[in-house]
This record gives sequence, structure tokens and C-alpha cells, in this order.
Amino acid sequence: MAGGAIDERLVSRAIIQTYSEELLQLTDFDVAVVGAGPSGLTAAYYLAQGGLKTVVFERRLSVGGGMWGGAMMFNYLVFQEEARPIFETMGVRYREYQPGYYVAHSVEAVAAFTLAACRAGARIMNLITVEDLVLRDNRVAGLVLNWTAVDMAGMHIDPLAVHCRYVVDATGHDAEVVRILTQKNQVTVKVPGGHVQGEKSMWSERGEKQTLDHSGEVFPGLYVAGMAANAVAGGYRMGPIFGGMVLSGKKVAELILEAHRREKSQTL
Ligand code: 48F
Repeated sequence: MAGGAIDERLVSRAIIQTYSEELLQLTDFDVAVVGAGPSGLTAAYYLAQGGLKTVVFERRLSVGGGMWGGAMMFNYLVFQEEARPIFETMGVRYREYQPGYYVAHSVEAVAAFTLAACRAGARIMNLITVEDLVLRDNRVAGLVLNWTAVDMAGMHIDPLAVHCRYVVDATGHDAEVVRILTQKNQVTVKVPGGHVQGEKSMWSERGEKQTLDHSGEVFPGLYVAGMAANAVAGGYRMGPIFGGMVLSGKKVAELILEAHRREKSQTL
């Protein structure tokens, strides 16, 4: 490049070609994580770290979900002792507030979790909304995607389908993927009641425990993490404590890695 001259056609080609090549790689992969909040980013980090081809689909322009604003826009996160190793792994700086309670800046946390997931090898595709699932033989086999802009504009433009072996619903309070599954297919999921129960009012201690207890597979190939896990099973809201979110993401990643190992050893 001579004297700082910029060829904007080259810039355009670089963007279009690189994105398209990446997209072509993503028609078939191991795990889709829906939602780039704390639970989804954590799951993506551990899944990619474990060697699975992992893609995160995030509807919004920004990743981080409910992490950015802390609580009521006081942008600090609180987490408890059990989650400290995860914040350490992601490289988030924090300080102890009281024994067993830690605080970290929410913007630093979003940046660190996102970078850790990317560096572990997870692909993060923002501006994409998951609007449906692909099912085969009573198992989740992929996702149906559209641009969020198409969705927002209410334009009738058909989506695209991608195939993968496992899906993580990390869509937060609405548990969107599980709702779509049960509403469109008249199937039940593995929680009392068989469908999304919706979260109860706030009780942090119980909510944190329930989130972790309920994180896991709810339908063949479909796992729930974070607030989605809590909402599906009707757990208590836990409010602005983030340990349960990240522990949930890690737990789901470990369950999927284990399931993948089992499946591989059966096919050998
Ligand atoms: O809401 P969110 O941060 O979920 P989370 O990981 O964490 C919850 C906490 O942030 C907080 C809390 C903890 O005390 O209560 O709320 O469970 O992130 C969910 C992400 O999923 C995206 C959404 O934009 C957000 O960034 N999302 C939701 N539905 C879809 C989606 C969809 N259909 N397709 C793609 N992304």
C-alpha cells in the first residue's frame, strides 16, 4: 500500500469475503450457544476450550446480555466464592467486598469474558436472531437463523438453517429456544410441567442454587443455561448476583463435552 492510499473496494472485498467464508464454515458445527450473556459466553469458552466447534448467536449488536449495566445501572457485578475461579480464568480483575463476596466492573467483565471465549476458539455471530429449531428423530439437530434487522423490520424474508449436534439456550429470562420448541412442536421438556414455567419473584439464595440445579439437558440435544434454566424450571429470581450464571454456563459445557465423549466412544 503506497503512501497511505486506501482502496475502498479492497476494504469491501476483505469484509465480504472473510465474513462469507466464515459463514460457509458454520453450516455444520458441534455446538450452538444462543445468547451471549454471562452464561452463554462462559459455556462457549469451556466448550471451545474442550475442542468443540462452537458458535454463539447473539441477536443484539452488543454481546454481554444483562452484564453491562450491573444492577440498576450501578455497573458493578457481585459474585460469590464458588464462581471466583471462573472470573480468574477469564482474566477479570475483582476485589473482595466481604468474605466470600467479590465485586468486578461490569464493562471489564463483558470484555474479558468475550475475549476469553473468542481466544478459546468460539465464533461469535452478533446481529443474528435464532427464530426456530431444526428437529430430526425427536432430537434438536440445528437452528433456523435470520438477521435481527429483518426480524425488527417485520420483513417477510425466509431464514437459513444450520446444523449442529448440541444447542444451548442461554437466552435469559425468556428461555426463547425452549419456548419455540414446545410451542411449535407439541413436545414436552424435562421439567415438572413439561414446558417453560417462568421464573418466580426474587429470592437470591434459592435462585442461585436452582439455576445451577436446573442447568442441563431438557430435550435431546437441547441444554439450558443461566436465567433460561431458571425460567424453564420455575426457579426464584436471584437479581444482581452473577456467580450462578457463570457456574451454570460451565456446568452445561461440561455436560455437553461429556455427552460428546460418550457419543464418540459409541461410534468407534
Ligand atoms: O439476559 P442474558 O444476560 O442471559 P444470562 O446469561 O444472564 C442473565 C443475567 O445477565 C441477569 C441476571 C443474573 O442475575 O438475571 O439478567 O442468563 O443474555 C441473554 C442474551 O441472549 C440474547 C439476548 O440478546 C441477550 O444478549 N438472545 C435472546 N433471545 C435470542 C438471543 C434469540 N432468539 N436469538 C439470539 N440471541
